[in-house]
Amino acid sequence: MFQDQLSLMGVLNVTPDSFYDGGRHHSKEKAFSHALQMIQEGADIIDIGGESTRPGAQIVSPEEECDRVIPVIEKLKQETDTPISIDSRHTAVIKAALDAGAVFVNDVYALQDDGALATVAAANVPVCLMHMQGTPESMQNRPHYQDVLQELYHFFIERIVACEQAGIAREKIWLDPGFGFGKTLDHNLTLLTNLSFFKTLGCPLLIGLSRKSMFGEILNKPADERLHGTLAATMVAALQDVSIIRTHDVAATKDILTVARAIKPYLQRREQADVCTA
Ligand code: YH5
Repeated sequence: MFQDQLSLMGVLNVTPDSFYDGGRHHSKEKAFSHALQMIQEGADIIDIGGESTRPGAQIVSPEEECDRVIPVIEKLKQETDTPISIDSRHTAVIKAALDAGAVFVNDVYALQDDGALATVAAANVPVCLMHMQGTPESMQNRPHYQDVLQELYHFFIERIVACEQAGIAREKIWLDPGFGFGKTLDHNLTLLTNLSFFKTLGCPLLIGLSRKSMFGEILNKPADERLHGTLAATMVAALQDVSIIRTHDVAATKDILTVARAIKPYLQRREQADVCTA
């Protein structure tokens, strides 16, 4: 599906309480034109979500979630060739989105909802399994790990096995450490600097850092002033083994990825030289 080693996933929130667009893209037309803009800026895939998973966000029914995302998916499917991903933790929404033409499932619940595994297996589409400690309502309430890397590693193994038992091939599975989903700043930075720890699982990594609270904590700035901080951290990730970056800021992130691609062979050469002189 993706030509390059590093691909860009543009975030399209179709939520009235969205942290970033403040509901500006709530209507179908506005959501559509925002998606077109991200495509023009270089998004390889558009990730559509109708539920805010921010702590304290309003709970919406799967019906309401479908009402928000399905018309946008249908319009994008009619008017563009860009692959569409559904960002949902609810089986009913995932199923409806796949029927409407989504070709990728991005699940912050890692297919733990009833029937989610079977739905994705039947559709034979790639899926991103994200790690979250707790639920969106409780996750930032004292996140705790003995060893954050080990615990995520074991969670991923458990979910990969569940996927394979349900008939989802490992080649179709992407993994995401879930920055900010039940993690302190220390957990987030440990994960950011150890992404290659997960490579032995044999699945591409997807990461979502865009404008998250960790940058609010480091910079003491609100969500709409976290772009530069996000880009700096994105560079750290891009120089490791990451395959997809999920972002609200496609044009800026694309530049970062292009620079990372230029730098990477030099880092690899230096690593080889270090091995030879060791
Ligand atoms: C993710 O990391 N995140 S929705 C709060 C923010 C900023 C951004 C307070 N879906 C991810 O983007 N899917 C979301 O500032 C995701 N990985 C994957 N795979 C939350 C979000 C956000 C929340």
